[in-house]
Amino acid sequence: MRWTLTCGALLAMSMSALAMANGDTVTVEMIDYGYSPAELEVPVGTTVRWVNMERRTSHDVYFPDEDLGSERLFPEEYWERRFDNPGTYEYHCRPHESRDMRGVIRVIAND
Ligand SMILES: [Cu+2]
Repeated sequence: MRWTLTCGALLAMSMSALAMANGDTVTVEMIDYGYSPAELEVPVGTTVRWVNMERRTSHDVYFPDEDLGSERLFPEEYWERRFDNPGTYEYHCRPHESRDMRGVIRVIAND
């Protein structure tokens, strides 16, 4: 009984580690004119999903270095981007750049 429990727990742990390395989806909330979390570190292969949690305000996600981003996202809408290369990806909200609505994704190489 004890052996079974331990073995199951180890299996669950190794499976979650594997999922994290091979294409997990991580959510960033857009709330109160900000991204939460504003700074995020993920392994290569991760998909980041930005979800607009506001009641009325729309936002977007724009990466100026690549001139790439989402359409305007209204409440409850989301946009996803998968990160296949390591690096630092700074982004901001175009409508609210002057309100300092910005974030960064740090993509770390898998071992
Ligand atoms: Cu915004």
